[in-house]
Order: sequence, then C-alpha cells, then structure tokens
Amino acid sequence: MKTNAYSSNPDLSRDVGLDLNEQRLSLVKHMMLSRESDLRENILFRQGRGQFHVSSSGHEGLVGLSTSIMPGDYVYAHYRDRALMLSLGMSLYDIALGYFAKAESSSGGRQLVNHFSCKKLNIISAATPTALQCLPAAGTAWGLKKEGKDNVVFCFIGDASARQGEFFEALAFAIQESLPVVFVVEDNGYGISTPTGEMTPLSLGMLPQDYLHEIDARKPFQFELRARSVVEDVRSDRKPAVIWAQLDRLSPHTGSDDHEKYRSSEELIRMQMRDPLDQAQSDLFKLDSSYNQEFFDEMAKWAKECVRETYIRAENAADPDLDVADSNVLCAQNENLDRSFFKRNVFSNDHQTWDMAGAWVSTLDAILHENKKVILFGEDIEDPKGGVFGLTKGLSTKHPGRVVNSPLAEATIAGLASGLSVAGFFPIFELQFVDFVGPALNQIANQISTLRWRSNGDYSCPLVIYAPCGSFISNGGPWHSQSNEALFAHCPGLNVIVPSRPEDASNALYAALHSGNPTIILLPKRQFHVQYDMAEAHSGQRNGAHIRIRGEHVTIVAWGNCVSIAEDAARSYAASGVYCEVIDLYSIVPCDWETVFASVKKTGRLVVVQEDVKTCGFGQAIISEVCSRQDVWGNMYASPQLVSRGDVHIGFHPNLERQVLPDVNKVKSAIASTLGQ
Ligand SMILES: Cc1ncc(C[n+]2csc(CCOP(=O)(O)OP(=O)(O)O)c2C)c(N)n1
Repeated sequence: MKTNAYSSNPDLSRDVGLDLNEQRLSLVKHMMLSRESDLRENILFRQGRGQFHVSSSGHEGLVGLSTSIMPGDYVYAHYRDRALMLSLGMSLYDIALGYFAKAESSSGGRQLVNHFSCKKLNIISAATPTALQCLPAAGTAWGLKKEGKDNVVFCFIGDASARQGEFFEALAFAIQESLPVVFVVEDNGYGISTPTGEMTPLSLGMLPQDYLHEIDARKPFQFELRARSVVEDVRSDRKPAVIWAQLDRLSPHTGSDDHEKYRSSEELIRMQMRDPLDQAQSDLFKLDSSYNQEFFDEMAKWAKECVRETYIRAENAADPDLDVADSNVLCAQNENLDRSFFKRNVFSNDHQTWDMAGAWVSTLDAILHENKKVILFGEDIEDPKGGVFGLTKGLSTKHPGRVVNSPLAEATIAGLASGLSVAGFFPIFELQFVDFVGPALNQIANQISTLRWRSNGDYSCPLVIYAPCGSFISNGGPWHSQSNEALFAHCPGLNVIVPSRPEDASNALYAALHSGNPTIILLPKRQFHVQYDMAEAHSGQRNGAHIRIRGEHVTIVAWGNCVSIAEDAARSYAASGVYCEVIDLYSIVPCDWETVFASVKKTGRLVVVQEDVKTCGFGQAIISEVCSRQDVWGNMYASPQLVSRGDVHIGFHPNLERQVLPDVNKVKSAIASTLGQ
C-alpha cells in the first residue's frame, strides 16, 4: 500500500518534486479532498451549521492546470475551483475557514463561500458578479507584458458568464495587445437552470479559432497534458488563449437549488457515468495496477477524515468581531505607502496665470517623469489630439508607450485599471466625459471599490479615474453635462474629488497618488480655460475643504462649477452688509465635515449649491449630516436650503439648461430664505 504517497498533511503547500505518477496521484488527492469537502459542506448547510454551499463537484478535472501555473503567475478563480485551489497550495483549512466565514478566512468573513483569495499564491480575491474578473485579468496581463515578465494570468469563468460583454471586451484587448492570459471557460452546460448549449460564444461561433482550445476536463490527465501545451505556447509566444473546458456540474447550482426540477434522471445518470474523479482513478490504475480499488478506498477514508477534522477545527475558529465590519474600506492613513511621488510645484515657472487644463497637463507630465509605473489610458488621449479637451496634450510624444489610446470601451478602461494596479502599476485613466461612465460602473462599483474591503486588505487597487464633468457650457445636452459625484460617493471604497481651481486639480492628483486608494477626480470642464492668478493660489498640498470667502452670517457650501456661483452670490450680498462664508468642499469623499460644521455653528445658516440631480445628491447628504449634529443644529436660525438641479435631465437648448441649473439669483433667493427675507 502506497499510503505515504497521499497521506501528507493537506494543509501543507503544493506537492513538488514528484514523478509523473506521483504527480497524478497528487491531482487525485486534491480532487478527492474537494469532493469530500462538498459532501461535508452540503450536510453542514442542511444542518444549518453553514450559511451556503457552492459545489465544485464535476469541476475537479481542472486540477490538471495546476502543473502549468507557476510562481509569479496570477489566478482569477471561479467559485467552482476548490480542487484546483488545493492543488495550487491553498490549504484545506483556509477553504474551510471561508466556508464558515471565520475571522481568519481570507476575506475575514466578508465573502460568500468559495470566493477564493490567497495573497501568497497571487490568487486575486474573486467577486460575485459574473465575468467581473475578465477585464482585470487582462489588465494584470498587460502589466506583466509591460514589465517583460514571462508569467501568465489565468482567468476562470463559467460558460453562461461568458456571454457577458466584459468577457468579449477582455478577450478583444488581450488579442489586440497579445497578452499572456488564459481564459478558462468552465462549460457545464448550465447557468443555474438555463441550458447554455445554444447560447455560448462557442456554440454561436464567436470565438476566434486561432486562440480557441476545446478540451474535455472530464478526463483530468488528458486535460492536464493538452492544457499544459496551450499554456506553454502562451508563456513562450506571449499571446492569449481560450481553453473551453467541457465538464459537468454534478450537483445543483448551490445548496438552495434543486436540479432535479430541470434535469432528467437520464441526464443525471449520464453525468455520474463520466465523473472525472472515477476517470482519474481508473486512468491511474491503468498506469500502475497498485493504484487499485482497495488503494482508492483507503485514500477516500483518509480524505474523509482529513475533511472531518479540518472542518471541525475551522468551525471552532473565531467569528469576525463586530467592530471590524467597516475596516479596510479605504487605506488607513498610517499604512506604509510608497511615497516616492513627490510634489513638484508645477506653477513655479514664469506663467502669471494658469487654467485647469494647463495645470492638469503639467501635473501629469511631472508625475510621468517622476514614476515610471504611471500609465495613462483613455479615448483619443494620444497626440496629435491629446484628448478631446487637450488634457493629455503632448504627453504621448514625451512619454512614448505610457500614454495610450484606449478602444472606445469604458468598461475596458476601468477594468484594465484595476488589473494593472494589482500588477503594481499606477493607472491614471481618462473617461472622456463622466456622462459615459455607465459601461464602466460595473468595474468601478463592483471591482475597484470593493477589492480592498472584500479581501480584508490583502489586495487593493490604488488608481485614478478622471473625467470631465458638469454643465454651464451651453449646448452640452443630456450626455455632455452630467456631474454624477453622488454616484461615486455612493460606492464605499472610492475617494471622490471635484476641484474648482487649477491648483486643486493638480493637488488632487498628488493626493490620489499618496492616498493608496482608488480615486475618482471629476474635472469641471467649464473651468478648463478660466485663468487664475497663481499668486493667490494656495501653496502646498491640502486635502480638506477651502474657505474661499470668510463671512459670519450664512455658510454656502459648493464644489466644482458651483463654487464661482456661490462666490458671486456672496459678493453680491456683501454690498448689503450680509457676509457669507463660501466653503469649496473640493473633496467629496472623504468629506471635511469639521470645516462645514464649524462654519454653520458660527453662522447658524446653511445654503448648499450643487449641479447634480437633487434626490440623493451629495447636497442632501450635507444637509442631513449638519441637521443630525446636535451641536450644529442647536445653533441654527433657519432651515438649510439646497440649490440644485431638480430630478431632471439637462436639455440641449441653452434655455432648458439654464432653467434647471443653479445660478446666482437662485443662490441669492436661498440666502434670503435663510435670513427670513
Ligand atoms: C452579473 C451577475 N448576474 C447574475 C448573477 C447570479 N448568478 C450567479 S451564478 C449564475 C450562473 C452562472 O453560470 P455559469 O457562468 O455557467 O457558471 P456555473 O455556476 O455554471 O459554474 C448567476 C446567474 C451574478 N452573480 N452576477
């Protein structure tokens, strides 16, 4: 009996230095441990001792890929990849901790079961929205290519999920740039209860043959051989591949599903007959007859006991403390960040005045000089155009290969940013107008803003996405006029900055680089060519709100375009002896609440001016915060006023635009209302 061949502690790392048959036995071992885990997890779920069960049964043949995945490679896993994770060296105990959502699990109890993450193995924390991992995987592969490394990125995805647009965008970019990424589509024929046979990209003939490899993963050793040769080509030729892995989901979709409602008994029996675990055992027996039924019966007993003991240990581990629920949303101030970006004073030459567009280009230029890991990417940003607003003018010429035109695909822009950041780059990516953020929102809201929190701080993606925003340019119409800061403020895990002046736009970039957080910078395009005298500019880096005009009677809070409207209203009122204090918020998240509270405590009156949609806009958030602070509310003489766009879109005709946006008269009326006039 070759007991020693498998009886090593399953919590030890990846099996190495094995001969071919031992290696195959190792694959069977991990398949068996995974299968036993499924059996136990399902029972625990039925007993109410586990919260959920997502089975890997039938997907175990993918362990064959473990012999092709090398140190330094990256893995974006699917939730059915438990056997592969074990084979790569993730411990069964870590997986069991994840099952019980324990404090010491990779996500600290934040993620659903089998959302694998392991920093030391470069397994990037998985998220639940299907196909979300594809564009980040392409981004990480782009980073590997830029660094000239010979590593590969592996991106696993279900067959139903391969109909998501982001899968196609990721594949298109990987082909365009010849990236070392392998997309492994796990085709079990179903998306929950929907048969996928006639709707996958494969059956529709939408996958380019040059990159496509259909391999049966029900035969694990044959799969291992064929997949190895595909990966070797990807590694040497630096080009992508799609491995279309045929397999079966031997179980219902999850513990909450009953597949007998939509699968015939014949189909269920047919699947059992081609179980990859049975196939691997019989193939091993054919190679070496000592791996007989008795051997595998003993091995199964061993696996059962390992799983039993490990899951009991994990069940008894500590639960997450209540007070850590909101940790790791954003990077802590004292985290050990790379401070190698230093602030150059881009305003120190002989210019008398600067505008925001000029300040932005100069700051980007300085940053590109300072740190070679900075990459700019966006639609039309290369010279000779240098961006539709000229925000990158001259930079692709000065920094070849680092200022790059993107395809017209906003999800690609945001998704690649996340993956590049994970690979150690600092992306500063442009959305041409914030109005077109829709396709990128999946990546921003689900991937970028959650990565740090959901991996409990193991992973993060510091980056900048900037976009021209706002109205007041006349004839912008509904899709060149939006501001949308509230959309981003609603995604925990993002910093959001809306500068109103050239020096603040410049500071915002440095603040983002130093923050360690993904940062959205919205640049009010109305301000791009307004000239400011830099002699009056704030010196040094400031992250808090700025008091633009000091006053004692009414506090006006504004940001971006609305700051100058607030200033004009304040100046106009000053003539009648009413002095307004104008606060330029500058940073929406984090918000400098103390400056706002202190001012309202002093004046007792508050007007907030915003151009975003009224309902759930940030202006309402400010009024809510102010009113809920007893010490501030207790000092107020009048109800706070919000001057805002209504819940309406912005029309193309200037009349329609003017009608719905804040202006000086509307702000003056609001001031009058707080004064009881
Ligand atoms: C964007 C998104 N839509 C819907 C869901 C709900 N959902 C979870 S898994 C799943 C089916 C996925 O099927 P497939 O990609 O084939 O993977 P499989 O579960 O079969 O391995 C669905 C619809 C989700 N998680 N994300």
